[in-house]
Amino acid sequence: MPVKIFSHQADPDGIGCIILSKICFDEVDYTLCKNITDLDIKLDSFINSKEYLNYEKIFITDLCPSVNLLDKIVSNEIIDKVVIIDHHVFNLEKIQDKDYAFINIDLKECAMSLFYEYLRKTGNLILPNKVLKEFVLLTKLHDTWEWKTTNNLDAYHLETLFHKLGAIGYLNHFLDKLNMVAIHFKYSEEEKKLINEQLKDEEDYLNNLTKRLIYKKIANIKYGIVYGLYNYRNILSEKLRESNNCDILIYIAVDNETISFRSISGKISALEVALEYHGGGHEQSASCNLNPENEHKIIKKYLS
Ligand SMILES: [Mn+2]
Repeated sequence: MPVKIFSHQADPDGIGCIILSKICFDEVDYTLCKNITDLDIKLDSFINSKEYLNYEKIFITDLCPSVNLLDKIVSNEIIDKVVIIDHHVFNLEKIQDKDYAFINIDLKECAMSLFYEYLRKTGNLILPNKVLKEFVLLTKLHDTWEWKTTNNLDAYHLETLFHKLGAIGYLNHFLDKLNMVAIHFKYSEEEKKLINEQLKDEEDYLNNLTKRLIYKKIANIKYGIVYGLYNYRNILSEKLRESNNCDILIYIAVDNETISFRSISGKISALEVALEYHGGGHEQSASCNLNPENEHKIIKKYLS
């Protein structure tokens, strides 16, 4: 019987989980989810249509359903098949101590590194090779921002390749790469070329974004607000951190229907701001849905 995985589509961590599942199980069906709301909708119809009966196991990785959906899962027979693997601080309280959750309060973990540990423990990852282990480690360094402290560019360039190839392209690319015999995880000449092309494009776009950024000071907190492509939210926040010229970045990404919040100066928590818009995430980085209500609230508060 195949396994099913619902994962976060937005970054190397969420896609990394799908890569792991494809390495460990013969038959995998995956569903990409933008955010918790999207996951809820997709899980709801998955339960209602009884599609889950076709699967042996159902993994939910790098995202956690809302409390309402969790209630629905727990009171349905699907619960016997569900495993939730998540590391977002906001979600952990909801699923702490639950049998169906495989989590770790240690924020140095990402979903892929947790899933890797889970697959090892349950005997599903039988012969892990060194290259896979290194790939998981790089994903973890990237996802937890730890790469920053050691300036690990190999980890950072996973994101660069993710942007260049897109989620599905990244998935297929690394599945192929991991299938090849190698001693260490190393970027090929072709990958280096793709990385350099992407870095150049990103630099141009970033200059453009910086020019369009609007600043607004409210109660001694300086907000930077901009509309931009979803993929560039973290690169812009990194750039703003270097110059430290605002406290919070509010990044409106129409292409992903999300608003991202990033704590730039550390003066105020991004999660705190996101909660005003029914969002979630971490202290440093959080997000909410881009729905008309949230967009109007933001325009009224910061852009008028
Ligand atoms: Mn993650």
